[in-house]
Amino acid sequence: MRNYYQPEIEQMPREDMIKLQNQRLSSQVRRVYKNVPYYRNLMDQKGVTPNDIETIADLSKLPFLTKDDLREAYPYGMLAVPLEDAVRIQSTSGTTGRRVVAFYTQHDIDLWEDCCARAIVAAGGTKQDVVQVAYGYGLFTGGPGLNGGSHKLGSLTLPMSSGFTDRQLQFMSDLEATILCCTPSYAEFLAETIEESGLRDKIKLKAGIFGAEAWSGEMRARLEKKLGIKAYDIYGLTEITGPGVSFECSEQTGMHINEDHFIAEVIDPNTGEVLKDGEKGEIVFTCITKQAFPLIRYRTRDICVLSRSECSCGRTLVKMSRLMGRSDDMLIIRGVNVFPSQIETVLIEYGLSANYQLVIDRVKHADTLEVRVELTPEMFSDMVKGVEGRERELREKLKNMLGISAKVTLVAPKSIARSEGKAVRIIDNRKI
Ligand code: DLL
Repeated sequence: MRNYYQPEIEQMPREDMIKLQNQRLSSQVRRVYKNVPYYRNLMDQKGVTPNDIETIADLSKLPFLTKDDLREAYPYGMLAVPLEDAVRIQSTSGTTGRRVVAFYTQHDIDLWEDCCARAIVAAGGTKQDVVQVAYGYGLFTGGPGLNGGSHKLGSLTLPMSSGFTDRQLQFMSDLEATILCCTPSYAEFLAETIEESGLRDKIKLKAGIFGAEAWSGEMRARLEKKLGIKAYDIYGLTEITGPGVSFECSEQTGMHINEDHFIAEVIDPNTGEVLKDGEKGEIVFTCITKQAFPLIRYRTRDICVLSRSECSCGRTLVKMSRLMGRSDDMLIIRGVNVFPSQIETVLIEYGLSANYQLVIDRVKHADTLEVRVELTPEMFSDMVKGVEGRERELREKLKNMLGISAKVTLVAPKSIARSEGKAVRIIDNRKI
């Protein structure tokens, strides 16, 4: 399939793309140096000035940014435009302590929507399609991003948001949706419900655009078979813009990065050294066109491989592989970014020990989280409060912190196996 939303960019000869990136990078670094004191300080500390950055070969001279920097600069410290020029915020699906707030000007939103429109077209989308957006709307970028891309393309957009499965399926069949955008786990749940309710003949889907969490080749095959579609991966993160940082094409062998907006590097997560194409490491992005929240050398913690081999779809944009994991301990549970350290904080604040295990599973295509934690000897002998009451209290506290519910199981002191090496805190039984 050779359809493009912006062919002049998507098929741009390599030398032209590099020229464009060089020019955009050097002016972006100047702008950020001038407008973002936080990043200016980092550059000063590293002894690098905007004059040192002329081409993408100079990129590695620049300091990295991490999620910790964003927390330190929260909320306005990374803003590169006057606040009155920002028109929108979005935020990570993460949790209270680690929330990242990203700002957008109207220009940023336009570019982001272009990126999502490119993804929809790469999945075979046209103006004639009916695009059902079943990612969450609101602070999460999934809904607004794909919604905007579908509008730009001129497709009929169904802004369903996630959940309300009966209504979802009613619209899907009555309005004959042809493209479904949601997380792969929700797509599996929808597929199963379609099968159970005998609606298969009424479903006219031809493609799915699935992302925001890890999924496997097996899961793709299952979804394609059950829904009778081609299933495409889409990647992105709030800090960089949202979905559409990269997207899959008809070849389905990795995701093309929108390099006219985001320069990608892969680094060794331990040393920060830049790796060669084809080597596995952490992907780092530099935003060269964004106005409000233009992160430079942002460490995503996502592990993948870059490839510049020719693609049968005709796009010249570099491809990143399916994600192979993370270089930190972030988990994605029901679409929400969860850090074990946050759970630990709640447990310790509640007076419990730090001997805990998180058991994650997938039941009927939805993730479940069980927090198993040891009572202290004092709590264990204090039978007044009762274990169930404590479990209930803790469940509430975790829900407030994480935004998702977890089962809490309090166990006797010293009953969780001790490890001789690293503690085994996470038991992820999901088969994806
Ligand atoms: O998940 C943006 C998004 C929405 C992407 C809809 C695709 C579709 P955050 O909530 O900030 O943003 O979470 C970003 O999710 O760093 C990855 O670890 C993970 N992630 C995103 N896309 C994929 C994918 C959105 N296709 C974090 N495969 C990222 C695996 C993904 N993991």
